Amino acid sequence: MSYAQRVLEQLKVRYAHEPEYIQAATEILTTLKPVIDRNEEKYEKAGLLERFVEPERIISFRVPWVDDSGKVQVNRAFRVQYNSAIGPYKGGIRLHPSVNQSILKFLGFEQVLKNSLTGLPIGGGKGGCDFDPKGKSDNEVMRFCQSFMTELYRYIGADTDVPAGDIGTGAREIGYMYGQYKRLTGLYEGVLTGKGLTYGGSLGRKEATGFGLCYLTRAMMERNGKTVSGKTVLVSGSGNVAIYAAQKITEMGAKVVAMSDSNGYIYDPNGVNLDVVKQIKEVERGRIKEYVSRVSGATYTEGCSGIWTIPCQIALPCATQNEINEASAKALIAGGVEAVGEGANMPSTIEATEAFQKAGVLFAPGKAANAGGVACSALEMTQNSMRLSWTAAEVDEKLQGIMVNIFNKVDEAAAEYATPGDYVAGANIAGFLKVAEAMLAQGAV
Ligand code: NDP
Ligand code: 2IT
Repeated sequence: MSYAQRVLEQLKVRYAHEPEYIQAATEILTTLKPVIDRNEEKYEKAGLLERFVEPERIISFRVPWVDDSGKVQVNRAFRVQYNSAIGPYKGGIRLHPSVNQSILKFLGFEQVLKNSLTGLPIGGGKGGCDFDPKGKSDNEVMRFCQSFMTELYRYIGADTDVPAGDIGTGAREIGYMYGQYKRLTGLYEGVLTGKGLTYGGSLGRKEATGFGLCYLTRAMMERNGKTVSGKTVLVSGSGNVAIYAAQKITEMGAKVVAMSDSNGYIYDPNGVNLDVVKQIKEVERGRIKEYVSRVSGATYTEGCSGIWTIPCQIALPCATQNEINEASAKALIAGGVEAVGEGANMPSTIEATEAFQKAGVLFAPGKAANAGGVACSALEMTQNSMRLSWTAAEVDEKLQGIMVNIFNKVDEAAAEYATPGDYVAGANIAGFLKVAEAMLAQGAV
């Protein structure tokens, strides 16, 4: 058995109770095999893979907070500081009732490779809590965020670990967390990204993940002789990534006909009206089904997976992990899908990914396709360190350059080490090589 396979088999036994982490590790180690085989002796002697798969540190803590009725509630929180070989830990904070150590380890592992792909000096980390911001008052969210930061502040800093948003964590939550960090430490520093524009945030960060997804998807399609313009698009989710992906792909001349949330999806054959979606989701914090009472000709269907049965040429899953299983992938293929760009992290199961690749569908994995968010976060860190702000146009130009560069690296790595057009392998390999070299150079740490 090869070194890569042995390490994976050990992980499957040791972490059998962590399915999302094992899923990510299986995909990563399987696709890295050709590179690891070429360097097996050197890597094994250095214990490189055993170190690479294991987070440097996981901090876990309880978060007590007082709800509006005066009762003390307690949630469980984590920060996974995965790998700091190429820069300070960097990655978002997820607030969702499903959060557990397995999910944050899978997200942290993906983040290590994603951050490497950006070409910027950021290591990988992820954090989160099983707190559900839905249905909570602003004051409850504030008290939660303050309590969360009262523990987390000891472990983070502008040069050590820089959290940001993810599911359930947006500008409101980052603001409350930043205020508490500043109060506890007295430091006005770029310790979080996705900050508001009045206190150190970067223009373009809110849009960056969705816009970046479209820049990379367009680069992938054009390289393969296809265009975005004129295509029908499905976007799952209706949160931060989904909204700005839908906006940019529409600007590129495509038509978004469906969006969703965790309850169901809307279908609008005339093209989704994003002003209405933004009003419902960003301003009112409402549900996507309210769209149909405001826009005529649109329909709403309960349940999330039905969205993938709508015929389309481009699918942009932007909600959550494993939202596309093999059956949904087959439905998309039957409906004529040409390209899938993953805005979410690991939205396709391994079986779904294989189905797309087998059918010749262009497939951009999340760690490449959604890297624009964290790349723009790194640009926010740079602006904070320089104590200046770039214009929206400057940030967008840099973002476009970064996304095209990521696609090129992924495309070249796929051709050199795996199969041309296998962007899953290409992304894992290109991301890994930089981290591996930095780890080897720094010795057994
Ligand atoms: P938001 O919280 O803004 O939006 C999440 C959206 O996905 C909502 O529409 C939500 O519906 C839906 N969703 C969440 N969980 C589930 C679930 N279990 N089942 C079905 N639908 C679900 O999060 P983001 O837009 O920031 O994140 C979306 C994805 O993109 C995540 O995978 C995240 O890790 C990834 N990502 C985010 C980046 C960022 O910068 N924000 C950067 C890179 C990747 P509902 O409202 O009903 O919960
Ligand atoms: O998954 C991700 O890349 C994010 N949630 C964004 C991380 C960041 O630090 O901006």
